[in-house]
Amino acid sequence: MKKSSVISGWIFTLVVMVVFSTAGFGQQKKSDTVAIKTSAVCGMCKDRIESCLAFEKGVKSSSLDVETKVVIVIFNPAKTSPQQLRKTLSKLGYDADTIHANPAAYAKLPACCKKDAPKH
Ligand SMILES: [Cu+2]
Repeated sequence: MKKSSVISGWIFTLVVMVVFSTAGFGQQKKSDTVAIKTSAVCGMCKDRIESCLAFEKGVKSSSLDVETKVVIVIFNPAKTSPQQLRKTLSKLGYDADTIHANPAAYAKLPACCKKDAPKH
């Protein structure tokens, strides 16, 4: 009797360990965070970038800081990648780290949102 309760105690511990480790592993795979330096200038850029990323596949949330021009994106690494996100920002008309803004998209931005526009 005593021996079997020790064994079942061990099995319980083992099950708990397995459950916790897979839960931790699953969480790691489900979301990742990346900080991307953009060429955003103003609040309009912030809205444009955040609402575009909201519809991007695999993106959970994004937040752009206009002062630093850095957008923090929380994404699902199984569905998208930091490089994919940078390409999306480029297609929107903004620089993203080392990727330059797509010229056609950049040309369509309002004058106040161009990266060489004076700060406002
Ligand atoms: Cu702007």
